[in-house]
Amino acid sequence: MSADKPAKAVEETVEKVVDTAKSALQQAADLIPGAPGSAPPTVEEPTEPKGPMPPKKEHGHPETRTPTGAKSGTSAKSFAQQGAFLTTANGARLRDSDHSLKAGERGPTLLQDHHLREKITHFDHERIPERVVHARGAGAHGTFEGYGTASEVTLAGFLEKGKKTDVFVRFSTVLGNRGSADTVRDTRGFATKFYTDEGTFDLVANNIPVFFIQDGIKFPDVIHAGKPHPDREIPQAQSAHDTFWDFVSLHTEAQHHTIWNMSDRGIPRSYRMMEGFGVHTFRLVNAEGTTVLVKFHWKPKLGVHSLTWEEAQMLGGLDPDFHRRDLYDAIESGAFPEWELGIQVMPDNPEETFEGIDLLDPTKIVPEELVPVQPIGKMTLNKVPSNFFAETEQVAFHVGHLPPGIDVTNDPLLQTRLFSYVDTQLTRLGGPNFTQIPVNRPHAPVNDMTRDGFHQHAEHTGVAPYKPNSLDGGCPFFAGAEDGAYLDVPVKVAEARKVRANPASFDDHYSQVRLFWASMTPVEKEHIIRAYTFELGKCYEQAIKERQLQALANIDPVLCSEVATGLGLPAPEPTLPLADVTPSPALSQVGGEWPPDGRMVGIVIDPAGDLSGVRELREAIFSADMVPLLIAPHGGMVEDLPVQRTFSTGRSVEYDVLLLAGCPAPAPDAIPARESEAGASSSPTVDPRVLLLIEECWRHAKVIGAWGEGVTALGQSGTDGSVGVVTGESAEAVFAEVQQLMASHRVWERFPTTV
Ligand code: HDE
Repeated sequence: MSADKPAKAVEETVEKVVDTAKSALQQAADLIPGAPGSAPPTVEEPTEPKGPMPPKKEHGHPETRTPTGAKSGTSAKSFAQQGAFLTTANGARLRDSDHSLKAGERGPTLLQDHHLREKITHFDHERIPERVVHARGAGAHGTFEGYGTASEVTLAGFLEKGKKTDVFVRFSTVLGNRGSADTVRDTRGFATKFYTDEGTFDLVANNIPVFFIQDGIKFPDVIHAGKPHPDREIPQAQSAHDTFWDFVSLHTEAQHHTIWNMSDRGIPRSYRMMEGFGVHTFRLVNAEGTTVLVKFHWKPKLGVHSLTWEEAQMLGGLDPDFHRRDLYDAIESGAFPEWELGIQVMPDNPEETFEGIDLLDPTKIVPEELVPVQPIGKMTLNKVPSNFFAETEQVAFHVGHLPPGIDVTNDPLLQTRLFSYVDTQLTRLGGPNFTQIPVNRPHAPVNDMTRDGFHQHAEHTGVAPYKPNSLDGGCPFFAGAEDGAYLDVPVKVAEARKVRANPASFDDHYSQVRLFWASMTPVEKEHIIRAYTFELGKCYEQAIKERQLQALANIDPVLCSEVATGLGLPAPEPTLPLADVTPSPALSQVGGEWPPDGRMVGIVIDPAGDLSGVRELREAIFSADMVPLLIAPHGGMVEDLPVQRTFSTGRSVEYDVLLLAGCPAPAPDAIPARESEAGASSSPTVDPRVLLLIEECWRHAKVIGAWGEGVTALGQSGTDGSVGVVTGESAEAVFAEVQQLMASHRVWERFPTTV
């Protein structure tokens, strides 16, 4: 029998299964994002052979390029599994993979069992070293479109008006292991790979615009201090421990980055709601060779928003994958995350300073009020990786991947990074050919003279991988400026001695920390005080707490005394004069209004109550680009309404806003004693978990809305009549008011402040 015949029959069956699956899937996806497979499974184990399942609708993949950057013309499917039958890695079909080949049923197992050895050996080597920092991450594919507004300052083609470039972004936390929780207090990585047709550009950024250290030689020090203690390997993924505070209190240039981490920026609500910063100053060059100094900024369309500290902690247990789930669900639901790329442009001058700010010092920002951020393009993330390992884990960024028109500066932190990123991939990705891994393949022709090495995928031709040569006709040739060659800007290097020292301007460790503090609103200051108090309170050593209090005294006496009170220690006097600063309102997250796209709206329903209004409400929420999640006492359906969360599976932290469409009585599985242990009041008329939902949402300053019987539930919780709690006659009227309040992210007035 020919091998294609069964394959054809199988293919037809697969198509049928897939078609039915697709429509069922569409229905399921319409109800709630996150269905695990491409099609709903059957209860019985399937018996018909069929080919690999198709990708889900939200799945994307790297464009199919050859290892040397050419369009391969093959479909992404050709990279996935082939055929309907289980095979060895060499394609031989297998009858059985459940039993090893043995000398009789009772063994022993035979060494000749190639399939057994191949299966186990491959499994034994499935793991690669996780990233030494930024190990925990989530990626997405998307597109960048240039506005053309940077054309005067750079010749980078991908920034030209209307030019579209594929991108892959990886968001991350810095300190935790690959399996750590998403919502820990930490800096977030925001690394973007632009596959430009002039070579790949990697903008390897963070959500905080400054860094702990001014010179890359100290990177192992700050990371060793932040990572878990080397003896017990605790605590995981956090800075609330002695070694971190020992380091930052001794090494005071770290104080600026530290206050950002202690602020709400350290606990983002979502990757979609974070700014990104290139941190270092870069040098742009235009076609005439004129240069400017710039800082890169990503500005999220949805604004910059954070979790509350309690939400972050609860999510660490209730949903440690909160940020990656949020990113993937938003993309699947069509609420594509968007950012504008912007630049602050400063004149290039021999001192590399602007208004007294040393532009080579990565512990300093340039306030946006001094130099506004000019938008130069827009990025939209619209696809989730089809395979986490192949794409998110194997993507390899490098700050030295630059297209013509963008160059580095002498920032000593950036200079070390230029070495580190290739070096780390050699171990992590097992050799020097990591740019040939599909997600890393450039979208520009590659003609280098590197050869061989582990995992070489290119099949180089010619005999002369050296220059000059005549045997390969002199190939490859050098490109001139007219051929789009990369230009190392011929910046003048000042005459100097070889030293291990910083410029004197790097010695100012406090003025911008004070600027940040002074730019916060009272509620943000309150959060910062609590964060320092919590973190230092978790340290054992009194000397370290006292030393950090001294640093706080040099930032601000109020900050210092509030934290000292919490620690039960005296507040020291400043040892340095306090800088006179002009606040930068751009640093605050409070006060603006933003679109609520992709927000989660929890709706409590009572199956025995009046459901009128809920159907129209769901439609209205979808039309407002938000996701409604119905919360009911049991799963399945309530009449024709799909239930997405039950009282036992849902928790307040996953909703941005709570609506009460009914007043459900305690369900049979409600255990009042347990729920009140969790903080809920108990009532004979309302399910205790609903009261817990209301109380937590209220405490986390979320908008709450109720109508009809829902108002009774509110009354039981004692939150009715308070600020940000909306009641009304109909779902429609309440939702309209709720939407307006949501634009400010939280009901800020609900947070009491003392400063
Ligand atoms: Fe990194 N950093 N870094 N870093 N960094 C890495 O490279 C390093 C720094 C940043 O999602 C590593 O591929 C040194 C600043 C992000 O794959 C490593 C120094 C900023 C990511 C490395 C810095 C960053 C990394 C580990 C001081 C913000 C994740 C794995 C000189 C502008 C990229 C890897 C991803 C990853 C070194 C400082 C951002 C070891 C030596 C400043 C977002 O090469």
